[in-house]
Amino acid sequence: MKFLHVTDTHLGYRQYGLEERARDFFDVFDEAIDLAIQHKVDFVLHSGDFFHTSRPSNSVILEGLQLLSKLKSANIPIFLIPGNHDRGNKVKDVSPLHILRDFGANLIEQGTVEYEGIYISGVKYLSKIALKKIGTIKPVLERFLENSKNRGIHLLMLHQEFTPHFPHGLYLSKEIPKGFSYVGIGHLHERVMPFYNQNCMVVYPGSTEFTAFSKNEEQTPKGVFLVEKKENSLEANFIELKRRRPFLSFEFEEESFLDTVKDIKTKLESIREYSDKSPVVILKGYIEKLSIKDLNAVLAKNGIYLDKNNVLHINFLLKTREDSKKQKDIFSLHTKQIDIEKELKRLIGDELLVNHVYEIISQAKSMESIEDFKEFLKENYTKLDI
Ligand SMILES: [Mn+2]
Repeated sequence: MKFLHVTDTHLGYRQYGLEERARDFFDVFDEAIDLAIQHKVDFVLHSGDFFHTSRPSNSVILEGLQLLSKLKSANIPIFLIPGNHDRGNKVKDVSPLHILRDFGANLIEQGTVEYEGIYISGVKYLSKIALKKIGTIKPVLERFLENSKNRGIHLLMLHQEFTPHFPHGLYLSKEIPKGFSYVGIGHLHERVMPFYNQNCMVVYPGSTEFTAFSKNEEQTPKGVFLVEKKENSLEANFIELKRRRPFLSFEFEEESFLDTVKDIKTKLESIREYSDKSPVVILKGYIEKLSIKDLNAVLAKNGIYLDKNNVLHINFLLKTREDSKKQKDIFSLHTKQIDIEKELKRLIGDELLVNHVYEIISQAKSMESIEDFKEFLKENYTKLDI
């Protein structure tokens, strides 16, 4: 018995508004599918956030289906659960994963399926409110175990926040009853190597591409787990995805920006040896005298500029010393992002109103198009009662 475990593919995410970034998410999922076929796995598990939004565009759905059809032609079933991004109840609609179900994907919202003697259980993402209502998911999981009655292999998929990775997260030991062989968890975008919790192997593959590029994500590779039954135990091996977009992140001081530029140049050259994709460069620092224009000019002078064969995108995460004192949000001018909250405060003034509008705008961030946002507002018009 062999399976591939993948999670958080976020198909349809156009990071930085770039078409290339949308492509990247499909590329790595395609690579994962090729790995499943190449390793002749019995099935694939996907622990949620297959799509980036509950309202993926038609082209995103179509491409998702085309990729899944590769698995279907190879007779490899895929089992998946809805994540917080694609569960659908935000817009009072079913999860878009139901469409995949009609094309042969096995959607598990809450339950157990038996496949060739293997039990596969899953629970869709449960919001904090849903969890508050039920208190714990343990009884639900205990019921799943009644299906297998401790016979054979029982796999579990979850998409929740667990400690120590999330503040105020759930505890594995409290939530997961004894009896499962494997629990594959989505939601956390960083890979965590397999470990055991009450004789159960716990695996976090992490997202297949970089979403919010953070310190922790910087340090973990992107990939999938190939899990195999060896005698009486499971063995999970991590396989890195090579088609991911390289990300380079640098922290700089204004005074020594030229040194950072030299570092970037060296790193850029080393990237070209293993990837044909131009990287995203993230620059974090404090500025006082220099402007973004100045920084860009220095970069360009040193051969670092936006071009298909050079750098895909430069994301400046800049703070002024004053901002850092006030603990203001970092902003990114390069992507034409502004500090929305600051801007709203300037325009509206009234703090309550600012918070209200800011919340609505934050919702908009997870939408794929303005049409989706309009639709969302129509269905959630009470949010506009001010
Ligand atoms: Mn996710």
